[in-house]
Amino acid sequence: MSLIRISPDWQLPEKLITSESAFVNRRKFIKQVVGAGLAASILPLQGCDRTSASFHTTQTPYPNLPQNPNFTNLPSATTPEDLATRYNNYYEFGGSKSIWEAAQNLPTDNWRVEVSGLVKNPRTYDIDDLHKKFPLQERIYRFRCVEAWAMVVPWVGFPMRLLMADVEPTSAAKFVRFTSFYDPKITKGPGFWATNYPWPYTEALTIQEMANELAFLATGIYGKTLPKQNGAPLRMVLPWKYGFKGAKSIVKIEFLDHQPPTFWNTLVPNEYGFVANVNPNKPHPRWSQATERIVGNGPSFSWDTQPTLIYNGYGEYVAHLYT
Ligand SMILES: Nc1nc2c(c(=O)[nH]1)N[C@H]1C(S)=C(S)[C@@H](COP(=O)(O)O)O[C@H]1N2
Ligand SMILES: [Mo]
Repeated sequence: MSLIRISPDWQLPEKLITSESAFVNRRKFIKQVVGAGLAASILPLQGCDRTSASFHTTQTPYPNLPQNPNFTNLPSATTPEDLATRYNNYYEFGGSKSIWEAAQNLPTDNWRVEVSGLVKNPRTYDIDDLHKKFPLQERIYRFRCVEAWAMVVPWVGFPMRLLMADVEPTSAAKFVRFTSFYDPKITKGPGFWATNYPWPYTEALTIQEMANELAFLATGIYGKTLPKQNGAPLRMVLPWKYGFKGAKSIVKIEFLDHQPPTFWNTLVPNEYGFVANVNPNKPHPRWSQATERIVGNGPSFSWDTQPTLIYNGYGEYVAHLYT
């Protein structure tokens, strides 16, 4: 019996061949799982069934949501809600794209976000504070994962620069680290081979990137509060960067004087750079970034493709940050 199937990549469930986890998983899999003779019981976890169970939503609609007129008209159609909320990356809850059910274990009641470090006014906000303090708006953004798939998503939230103005970073602050919720009893990860991943999931930006008009903190999606699988109750959205830069379920935001290590950049530095701007001319070591697959119905090999745009089409807002 052969434990590792050799098949064309379009036969692999969810195109795991271009997954952020594939590189590390394959090595650890061979070392730990096959060695331990447990592969047969692990392999079925990679199966995919997006529609099998019913989903009791904890989402609340936002009434009278203003749309930001600068971010409404996009040439491509908005991704259907059931796709954007069923095809997810959230490694704390598993390594496949169908973790939306597992993510329902995320405890979002009485959520607090600590904002600290090199700031004049350190604060801890609850989600009500955020809603009261920062007026919510809807923005439709293009969304590009480093795995070469793309969506168009209507987010609800507020620009990060408003939160920055509220806490007033000192002149020593150069970087900002964002930390996701992590509790190994709840967030079981993509299997036991991921126990030595650098949890919790963290991401970071320069102060200039955080101050950019595009940098967004989302509390909602499709006119409602975020479902857990999309990073409830607060997640980062950075439309000119690859999706992994946008950490989900944020519990802490720290202003620092140095560039901190971050999750994917620590795990596989040559594949997931710190800056990670969408760039068709800079291939990932394992695949081209020249085109992207538009997340759609059915198997991923049948999705339409389109050319990748530099800065994901947002160069007029951000190109000056990188000259
Ligand atoms: N905490 C946390 N944040 C995360 C991830 C994750 O695994 N854990 N995955 C990232 C990646 S790779 C992508 S593409 C987006 C996916 O967001 P979505 O599921 O809402 O489409 O979330 C990002 N934020
Ligand atoms: Mo991603």
